[in-house]
Amino acid sequence: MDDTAIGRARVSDTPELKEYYKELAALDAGALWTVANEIEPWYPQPRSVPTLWRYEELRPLVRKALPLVQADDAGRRVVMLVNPGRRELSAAVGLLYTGLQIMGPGEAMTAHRHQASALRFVIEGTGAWTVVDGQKIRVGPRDFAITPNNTWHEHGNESSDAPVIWQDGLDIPLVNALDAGFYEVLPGLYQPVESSTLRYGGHLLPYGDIWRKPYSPIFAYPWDESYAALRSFPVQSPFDGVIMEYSNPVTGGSVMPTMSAHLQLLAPGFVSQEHRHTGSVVYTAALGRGYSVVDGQRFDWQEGDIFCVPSWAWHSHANVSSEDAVLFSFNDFPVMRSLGFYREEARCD
Ligand code: 1HN
Repeated sequence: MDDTAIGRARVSDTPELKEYYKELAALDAGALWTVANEIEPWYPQPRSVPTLWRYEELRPLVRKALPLVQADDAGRRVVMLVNPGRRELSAAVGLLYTGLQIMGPGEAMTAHRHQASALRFVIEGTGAWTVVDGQKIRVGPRDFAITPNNTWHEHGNESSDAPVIWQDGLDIPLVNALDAGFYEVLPGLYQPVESSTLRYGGHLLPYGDIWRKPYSPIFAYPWDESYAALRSFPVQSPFDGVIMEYSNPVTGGSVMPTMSAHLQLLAPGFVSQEHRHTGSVVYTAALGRGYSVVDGQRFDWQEGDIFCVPSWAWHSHANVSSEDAVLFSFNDFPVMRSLGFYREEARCD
């Protein structure tokens, strides 16, 4: 990985070249060899840095927003998690956005839709609901739900006493990097609710129905079922413990075309091997405590903590406690895979 080797750009500046570069710049042009090594690195060079956001520290500030802004004035009342290397994109890692949204008891928000896809993972509180294209979905702690791109959505909290805090995950930085963003407010502001039971909620395909949309017809994945599935499965990955992908039952693939999500159980005493892959991942400690090592940096996490793994960063996970530890995560692997960019490597030394 030597930039002075033949095959890499290795032209030294001279007074004539500097003059020449100025002439090119005046025409909005440039010499490729001045930037070639930077724009074609030997391997991915993410600007994102491994980061841990502690729930204990963020929670008081998220709650502070409740009386400070009306949810509908803010659009959504969300504290976003900003990677120090991605501030200009409002990204948590790579081209993924995440934030903590708080909804007060009895609160209901207006509907909108956008090109970005969204997912939710409930951190605390009961009584949260979201209406996605007319279907009302109720979610409780550790439940996972999706709001695929261009679906109308509005949310609320029907509990009488406590706020709900859920984590939003969106692909907005990706959509913006591709200059493909659109946003609409629903005329009339609120969706008529077609059904308070989910059409495909029991994983049953209604008679005469063919699902043709590019995302999962199962909009919500309740924690109890997911955790029970993890606990009953005997095979574990050396890198991730018992890991399962929330899937679209129509395709067997990811829940949405741009983002996928996983749930993984690290059994007591489990210490994973290290691996790395292209694609960015945002992890949330759903249950228990443990630690992850990302690019040599150790992050000790407990419930509600969120951390990220930038593309191609070595990482491993461990649970040295005597209780189960579960990580929820979402990623951009479907984008990587569909473009042929996915690569993975195990550390063997
Ligand atoms: C959005 O629509 C929601 O609907 C949350 O709850 C966070 C962040 C950026 C853009 C749109 C929501 C968002 C968002």
